[in-house]
Amino acid sequence: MKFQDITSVLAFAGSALAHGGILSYTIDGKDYISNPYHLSDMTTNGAGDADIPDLTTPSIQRPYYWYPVEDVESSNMTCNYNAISNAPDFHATVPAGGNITAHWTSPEGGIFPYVGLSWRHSHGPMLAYLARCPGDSCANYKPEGAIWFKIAEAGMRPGEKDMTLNSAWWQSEINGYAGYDGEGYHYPAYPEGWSFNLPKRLKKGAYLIRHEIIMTAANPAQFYPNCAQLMVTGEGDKLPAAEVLVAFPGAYKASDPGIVIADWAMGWQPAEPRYNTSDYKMPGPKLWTGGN
Ligand SMILES: [Cu+2]
Repeated sequence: MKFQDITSVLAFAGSALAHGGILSYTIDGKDYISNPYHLSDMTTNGAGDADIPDLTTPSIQRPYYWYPVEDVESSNMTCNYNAISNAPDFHATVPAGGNITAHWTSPEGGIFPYVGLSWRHSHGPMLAYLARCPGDSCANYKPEGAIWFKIAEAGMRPGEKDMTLNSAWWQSEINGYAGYDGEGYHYPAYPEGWSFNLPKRLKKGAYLIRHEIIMTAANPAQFYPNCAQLMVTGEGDKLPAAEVLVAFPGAYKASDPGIVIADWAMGWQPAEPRYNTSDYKMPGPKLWTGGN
C-alpha cells in the first residue's frame, strides 16, 4: 500500500467518526478546561481510565457537542449548540495583544483513549472571530445578528500546491494529524494547538471568541464552532466598523468556494487536477486588522 492509499483510507474513516472540539485553552499563559457535552457517549463507549474532564469545573467555554454542524443556515453555527456556560460569569482575563491558544481533540468514535488525543481531520481552514458582549459580561448572552469580526485564520501552508494532501493544511500540521511509519499511526498526546495574539489595540471589555474548524473533505462540509468568554483588559480603543461585522448563521453559504471543495472528498484519490493548487479562498469576511 502506498502512503497515499493509506491516508485515503484514514481520511475516509475520519470523516465518519473522528469529530470533536476544543479540549482546552491556554490564554495569557493560563490553562482553561473545556465544557463538552455528552460525556455519556464517552463513558458508555468505554473511555475507561481516560482523563475525562469534570464538567462541574467552571469553564469559560460554552458547552459543545462532538458532532459537526453540517448546515450553514443552522442556528448551531453561532456557538455550537448554543448553551450557556456552566459558570456564566467566568471569563478568561487577557490583555489586548495577549495570546490565545486552543487545543483540539477528537474524543469520539471508538478510538482510545478518548481524551487528549489529537484532532483527526486535516483538510480545511481554522478561523477565529470575536463578538463584543453587551455591558461588562458575556453571562447568559445569546449572540445574535451581525456582531462577529474575524481576527485570525489559517488555511493552506506556504508553498503547498495540492490541497488534497493532509500535509497541505495548517489544520493538520498544527493539531497533530497522525503520522504513519509503516506499522501504525502515531498521534501526539497533546498537540501544541493553534496560537495567535489578540489585536493589540482592541477595546477592553467582554467578548465571545468563536473558534471554528471547517472540515472540507466531505460534502456537506463539517463545521466545528466553539465559543468561550474573554475579558479583555488594557487601554485599547479599537473596534471594527459595523460594515465588516457578520452573523452566524449568515456569514457563509454552502456554495462558497472555500467550503465546497468537495468531490475528491472522503479520500477518493487521485484528485481532479483542479485541486492541485495553492489557491484556496478563505470563507467569511476579511480579517479585521484595525486593532493591530
Ligand atoms: Cu469528524
